[in-house]
Amino acid sequence: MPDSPEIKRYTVTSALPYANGPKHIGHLAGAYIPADVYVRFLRLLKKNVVFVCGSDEHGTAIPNQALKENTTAQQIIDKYHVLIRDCLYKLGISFDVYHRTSETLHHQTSQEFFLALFNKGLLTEETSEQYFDQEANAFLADRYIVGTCPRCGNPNAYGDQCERCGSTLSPRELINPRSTLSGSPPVLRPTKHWFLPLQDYEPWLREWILKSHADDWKTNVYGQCKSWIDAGLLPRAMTRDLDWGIKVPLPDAEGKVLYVWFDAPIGYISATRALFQELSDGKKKYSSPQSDFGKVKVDDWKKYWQDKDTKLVHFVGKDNIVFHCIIFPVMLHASQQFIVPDNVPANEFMNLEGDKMSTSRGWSIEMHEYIEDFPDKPDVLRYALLTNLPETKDSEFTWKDFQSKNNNELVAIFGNFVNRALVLTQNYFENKVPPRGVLTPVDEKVVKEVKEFPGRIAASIEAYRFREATALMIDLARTGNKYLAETEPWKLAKTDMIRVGTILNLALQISANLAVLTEPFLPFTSRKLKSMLALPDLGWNETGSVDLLPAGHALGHASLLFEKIEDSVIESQIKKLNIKKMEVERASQPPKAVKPLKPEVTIDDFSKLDIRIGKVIAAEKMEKSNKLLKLTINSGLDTRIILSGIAQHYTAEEMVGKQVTFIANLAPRKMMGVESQGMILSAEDGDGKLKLLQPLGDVEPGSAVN
Ligand code: B3M
Ligand code: ZN
Repeated sequence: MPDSPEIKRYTVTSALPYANGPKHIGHLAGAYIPADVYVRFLRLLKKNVVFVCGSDEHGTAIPNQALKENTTAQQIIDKYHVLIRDCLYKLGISFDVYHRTSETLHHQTSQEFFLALFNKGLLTEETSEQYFDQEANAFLADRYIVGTCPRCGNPNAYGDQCERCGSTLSPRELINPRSTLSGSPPVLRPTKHWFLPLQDYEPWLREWILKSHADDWKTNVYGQCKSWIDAGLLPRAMTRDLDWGIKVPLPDAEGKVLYVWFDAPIGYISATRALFQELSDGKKKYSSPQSDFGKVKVDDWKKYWQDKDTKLVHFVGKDNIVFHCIIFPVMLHASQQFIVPDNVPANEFMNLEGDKMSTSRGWSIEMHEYIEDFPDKPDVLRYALLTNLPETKDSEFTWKDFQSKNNNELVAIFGNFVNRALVLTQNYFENKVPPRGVLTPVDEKVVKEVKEFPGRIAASIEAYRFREATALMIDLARTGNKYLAETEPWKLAKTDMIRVGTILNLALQISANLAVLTEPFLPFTSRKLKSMLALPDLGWNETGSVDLLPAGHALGHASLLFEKIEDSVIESQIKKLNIKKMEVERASQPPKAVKPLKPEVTIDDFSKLDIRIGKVIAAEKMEKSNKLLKLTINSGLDTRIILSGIAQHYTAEEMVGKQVTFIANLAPRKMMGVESQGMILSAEDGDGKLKLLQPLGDVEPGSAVN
C-alpha cells in the first residue's frame, strides 16, 4: 500500500555500525542495502526523505578492540569510522549524513535527552550489586564477563548475550562467571545507576506494537517483541561504570557514562541535527555533497523527529530488534517530544558458504576486501545480496551463487537485452530512436506489461519485500529479452525496416524504463544506462510508459553493462576465504612455551661435537620400553646401533631408509642392556612432539654437519 498523503516526510535510519572493526557483507545485507533501496525509491517518488547513519563509537566494544590492537580507543574509532564510511559510500549507500557518536553535538544531544527524562522523574535511581574485578580494580561491563550460558551450556557466553543460542542474558545469569580483564572470578559490589522502568510502559507497548502493528510489522520482528513483552519487562540500567563514553550529566555520577544503547540510537537524532546545521551554514563535513534540501533552517531537524506527519523507519539486523522496538521507542515516547518508528523491518542473518559469518573467526567477506578485489562491481554485490536477503529467515551467500547471479542474470538477461537493443539501433538507425509503426498483439502485450511493472515493484518495496522487488526488476529485463527473442528484428532487417523500427523503439523504451526503475537497486548501472540512452533524470511516476524516448532522439555511446566472471576468479575467492580462516585460527591459538636459552658456548665447544648424517638400515622397537627404538645406522664410518627415544613419534617400519642426523662421537652408553653409540637429533616443539632433523636433500652417509 502506498503511504497516505498525510505523510509529509520520511526519516530513514540504518543501524550505526560499531567503529571497532571492518564490517562484512552480512551487515550490508542486513541494514544498509535494503534501507538504501527504500530511500532511493522514495527519492524517485519525489518524497522528502532524510537517510541518516554514522559510527557508533561507544560501548565496551571500542576499548576492547583497542586492547587487542594495542592502541587507544580514540585511534580505533578514527580508523574504523573512515574505513566503514568509505566502504558504504563506495557501495552506493546514499546517506544524507554519516555522523559520529564521539562528536560534541552528539554528546550534548544525548545528555539533554537523559536530563529531560531525569528532570521529569522518569528515571529511577537504584543501587545494585554489580560484578567487580578486584585484580583489575574495575566494575565489569556485561561484555567483560564470560561464563556458561544457562540456556544452552555454551562455556563462553557473554554477560549480555550468548552468541551460540542468541539468548539475551544478564551477567548474573551466567554460570561460573569470570572476568575477561584478569581471568579471575568477579565479586559483587554495590554501585548506583539510573534505570528506565520499562515495565511502566507495558500497556503502551502492547497497544502500540501488539495491537496497532500486528499487520504491518514483519513476523520475525513482531514475534520477538511479543515474547519480550510477554516475558515481563524489567527496569533497564541506562548508565554504566566505564571510562569510555558520554558522561552522565549529574553531579553525583563520577566515573559513570551513558549506556551505549541509550546514546547510540540518539545518534540518529544527532546525525539529523548535524545535517541541518551543515545544510544551513553550508559547511559540509558529515553530510553528503549530493544532499540538497533547498533552503533550510538549523532547527528543521525537529520536523524529522517530532512532527506526527513524519514516517520514521529503522533498518537493523535481528540482534538489534529489542533496542529499536522496545527500549528506544520507550525513550522517545517517554520524552513526549518525539515520534516513534512506524516500522522496523529487521532482517535475519546471512551465512557464508555454509557457516555463520563472523569477522572474529575470520569467516567473512569484509566490505573493503570486496571493494579491493572488485572495484568496478558494486552493483554485482548489491544484486547478489538483494536477491538473497535474509528477510524472513537466515540466508546464505556463496561465491558460486554470486557468479551465477552475475553471469546468468545480469550479463545474460539484463546486459544482453540492453546491448542488443542499442547495437541494433546503431547498426540500422544511426543510433537514433526509430519511430513506431502499427503495433501487433506481441507489442501490445509487452506495452501492457511495462505499464504494470512500476506499480508492482513499488508495492513490494513499500511492503519491505526487497527480494521480491529485485526479482521483479530483473523480470522487466527478462520481458524485454523475451520480446526481442520472439520478434527477432535482426531477421527482418532486409524485408521490413518499419517493423524493425517499431520493435527497436519498444526495446529502447523498455531499456529506458529499466534505467529508471533499477536505480534503487543498481544505482551505478542505472547511471551508466541513462548515459547510454542519453536519458534525462526521470521520476518513478514517469515510468511505465513507452514514450520515454521520442522518435529521432540521439542515443549515447553503448558499452557493456556487465561482464562475465570467470571460474578462476571465484575459485581464488573461495581459496582466499579458507586461507583467512586458517590464519585467524592460527593467530588466536595461545603461543607455545619456548624453552629458555642455555648458557653461552664457544665455537671450540661446538666444534668438539662430530655431527654426521647417517642412514637407518634396520629398526626395531625395544622390548619393555615404549619410548626407545633400536636403530641400525650406516654412519659412513661403520654400522652402529643407536637407541633413540622417538618410539611415540615414529614407528620402526617408517624409520627404515630414513636419513638421520646424529652425534657420532658421543661416549657410548648402555640402556636396557644395549649399548647406544651416538644420539639422533630431533626438534621438540612446545607440545613435546618430536620431528627428526634431516638435510634438505640426499647426502652420502658420513657427511659432516658443521
Ligand atoms: N552499533 C550494534 C550493531 O552494530 C550497534 C547498532 C547501534 S544502532 C543505534 O550491531
Ligand atoms: Zn546460549
